[in-house]
Amino acid sequence: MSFLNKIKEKLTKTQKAIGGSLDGIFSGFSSLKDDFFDELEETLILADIGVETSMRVVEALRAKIKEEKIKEPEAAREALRAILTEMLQVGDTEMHLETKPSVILVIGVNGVGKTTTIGKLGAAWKQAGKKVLLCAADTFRAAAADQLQVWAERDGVELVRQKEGADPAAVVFDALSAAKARGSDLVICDTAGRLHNKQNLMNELSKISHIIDRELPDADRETLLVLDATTGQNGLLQAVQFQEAAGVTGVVLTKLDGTAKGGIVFAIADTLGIPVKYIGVGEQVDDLMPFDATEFVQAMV
Ligand SMILES: Nc1nc2c(ncn2[C@@H]2O[C@H](COP(=O)(O)OP(=O)(O)OP(=O)(O)O)[C@@H](O)[C@H]2O)c(=O)[nH]1
Ligand SMILES: [Mg+2]
Repeated sequence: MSFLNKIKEKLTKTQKAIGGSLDGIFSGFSSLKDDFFDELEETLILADIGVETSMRVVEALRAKIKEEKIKEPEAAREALRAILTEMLQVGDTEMHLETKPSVILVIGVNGVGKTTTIGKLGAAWKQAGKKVLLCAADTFRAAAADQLQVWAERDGVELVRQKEGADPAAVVFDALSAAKARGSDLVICDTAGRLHNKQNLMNELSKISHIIDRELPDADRETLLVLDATTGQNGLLQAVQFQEAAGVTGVVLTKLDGTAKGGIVFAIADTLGIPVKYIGVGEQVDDLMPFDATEFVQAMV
């Protein structure tokens, strides 16, 4: 299934929230007056695009309409598409995993979908021809490594784990050594979303990040921050701390199926300046999609 069709099928709620309302606005106005822009702004805010980002979008649209002398609401829709697409083109939207081994470090608060995302990533990169090794560096909960092991078996990829309560950085060290010894192409590290307190968690992530830099100084590394789309704007507040602790090269936005809050994609790009690299659209192994800004906007607007 093409990205566009799958997006349309999986993101019906967000599509309705954004696209449905926009249809009404664009067709219901005979000219581009102030109330057109007011209603547009309201629609964007309701779709969780965020107040500031929505205001910026509407301002940009006003300017573009004036500059290009747009008279018709339908032409304004095209202009809106262009603005929203451009807004999503921040940072480096590609995944860079050329070195052998390379590393994906997956971070985020508890319950956002880190382990599930890793299960999906393992399958996808294996299918792309890479020898994948999963690293269970969430040693905080007993069940965490078990959950990752289930994914490793399902994906048919390797796993490095230790006993509950082990030092997470030591598990990462182990996994990197194993990857070097066994000729793995890609190590994907799971991490805890919660420790005894937040500072603990951030210190732990810094330590893990450090170990990767030290052990594989020249390796390609992607640090993916997983955010749960259903938590909307709250997710944005978490990002800053994770960014400081481990650096973030991209966001994975999960649970976009079943929420009308998909507009958060725009807020992430606009306020964090971090590209969304994947979206999670369900619990199955193939419910992870590399993010395509142009098609996403086309499906939504
Ligand atoms: N609908 C839907 N559910 C998802 C998605 N991604 C993850 N989930 C579900 O969200 C729940 C939590 O996922 P986990 O992968 O365990 O989350 P985690 O971040 O590893 O959680 P902790 O290990 O507790 O920090 C599970 O029930 C997943 O099946 C998604 O894209 N869509
Ligand atoms: Mg987990």
